[in-house]
Amino acid sequence: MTDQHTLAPIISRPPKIVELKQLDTSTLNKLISGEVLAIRVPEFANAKTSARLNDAIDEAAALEPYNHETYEDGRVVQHFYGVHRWGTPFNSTYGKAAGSDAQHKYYADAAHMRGLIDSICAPEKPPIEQLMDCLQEVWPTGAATAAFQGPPMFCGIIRAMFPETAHLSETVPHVDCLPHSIAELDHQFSANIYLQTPPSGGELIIWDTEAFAYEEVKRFEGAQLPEHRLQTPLRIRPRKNELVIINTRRPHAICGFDSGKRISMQSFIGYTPGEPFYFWC
Ligand SMILES: O=C(O)CCC(=O)C(=O)O
Ligand SMILES: [Fe+2]
Repeated sequence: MTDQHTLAPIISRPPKIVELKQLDTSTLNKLISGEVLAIRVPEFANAKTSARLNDAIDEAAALEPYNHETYEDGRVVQHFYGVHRWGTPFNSTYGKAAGSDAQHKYYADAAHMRGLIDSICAPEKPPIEQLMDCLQEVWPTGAATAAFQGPPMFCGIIRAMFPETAHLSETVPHVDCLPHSIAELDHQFSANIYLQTPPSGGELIIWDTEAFAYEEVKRFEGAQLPEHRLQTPLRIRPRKNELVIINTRRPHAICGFDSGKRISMQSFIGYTPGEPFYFWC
């Protein structure tokens, strides 16, 4: 018998984290089917645009805590995991009545931030709009700003992490899932375009497990996800100006770091067959 027969066959599995020069339809289909866990597009953001955004964030941005919601006893509970934000996220309206101050503030801030970010990036488009333009080209049903409640939503919040509190996210894997009362989506993805990355650390970890359904997410009272769904972590060390798209109903977490900053422009992306990719944050 030759060596060849005694060796176990080498099975080459397709990569679960795919790096592309530009987005394409077939890889987006694999992200939707779950075959691919993350798409990376290095050098996605125009370097001048991200420099303009970074200057504005350093000089002018009023950063606030970006809380993450969980559902406990049917109530929405907000947790701080070390992420700050510039702009108002849609989850600030969760658990608040229609017509509440929180809802008015969300839509007013969305309009304000849209104008402000556009003027900072001009003459270029903001990186999130650049992504919508790409999807418009490569995806049959295109991409659109979500308007789940009527008015256009915000796309492209600025998320900022600093060494002092970044570690808070590391030990708490989370999932992001829009309540069904707002829209029934088949999948929820997020796009992060990194404007600043720390010299070391700050990895995005995504667990290789089935994406959670909304009903399951609601059932996890508090912040703990079941341990058996947290067995196979895959690590992504984001690079400056890189775009990373993941399914946010899979558990994910962000590692701490000791120096520098970790800043991204982010949007959620909703998917329902036959409809455009809907952007909101
Ligand atoms: O900052 C990151 O790398 C991931 C952010 C995140 O949790 C998300 O986009 O849902
Ligand atoms: Fe997330």
